[in-house]
Amino acid sequence: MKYSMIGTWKMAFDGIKLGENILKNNGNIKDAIDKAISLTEDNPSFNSVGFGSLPNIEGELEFDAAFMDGNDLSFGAICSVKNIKNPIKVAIALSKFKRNCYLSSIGAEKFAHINKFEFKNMLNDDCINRWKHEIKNNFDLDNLEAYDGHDTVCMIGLDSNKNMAVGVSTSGLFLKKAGRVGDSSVIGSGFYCDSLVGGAAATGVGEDIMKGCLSISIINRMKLKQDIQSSCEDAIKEHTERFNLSKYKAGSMSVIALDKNGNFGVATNRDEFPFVVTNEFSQTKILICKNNNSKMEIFEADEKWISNYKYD
Ligand code: SD4
Repeated sequence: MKYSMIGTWKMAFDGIKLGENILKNNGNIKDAIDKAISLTEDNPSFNSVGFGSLPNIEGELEFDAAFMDGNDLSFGAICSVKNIKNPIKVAIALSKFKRNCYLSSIGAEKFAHINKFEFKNMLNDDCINRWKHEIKNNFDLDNLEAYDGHDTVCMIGLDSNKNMAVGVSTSGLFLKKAGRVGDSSVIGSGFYCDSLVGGAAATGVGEDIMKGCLSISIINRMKLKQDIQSSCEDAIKEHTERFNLSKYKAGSMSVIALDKNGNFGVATNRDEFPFVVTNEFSQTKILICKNNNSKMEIFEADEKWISNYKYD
């Protein structure tokens, strides 16, 4: 395939559509991911990414984001940053550096300030009201779950020059403790990309994703020539089953992957996980991954599903 792109959740649709336009005109995957994820971050109607997303327990927004270039394995990542309009752009900028490419909170904000990235109050009335409503309830900090059906936006792509890259961006678990960092910015857990093999990324409960280093575990299966779909299914299934041997129940986890030829794989331990794909042969479309006893059924979202979907 000349080009291909995949993204998590229905909220990836507009961004992947933009990516499709860039890639079909022989654009670069880094540019496609930058523009596609920035578009998602800028849209206040997506509750878990960028502007107007999910506040922490103190009512503040703290973002994690990362970018990895599969050609030279360079990556940039930031965690626990506040008031940065497009965290993905800062992660991309950091990926130019061989050292000091993963920065946290004040250090990352200082880097963004010096390099003239845009700052903005990322809270809006909707997310403040969502926080005020939830904070009144009794909730268990030790058993936080991913927000109703959609959380991190992850995108992986292949361009017509065989470059591959992955980008991720999130406000993390709703009502997390201040300073809590999830899987999204952690290489090997939330994302991984090697243009000689493929890319993978994860969404869901970060603590549980990190315990299985899910993204690299998919890539390692693919390196051993396992096909991409069963690499995703086995990574999720084996890791979820490992939880069942302990006293903890696995939180929700979903993964996407793209191989060096542009084929995709996907798996979830939820009932259903929507995702978005485009490639040389298909316009951008929303697909559903349905978990049928750990075997994944994949089908296209119809009008009825799309109009009933309330989460984004
Ligand atoms: C995290 N995987 O921070 C991310 C995003 C998430 O609800 O779970 N959001 O754990």
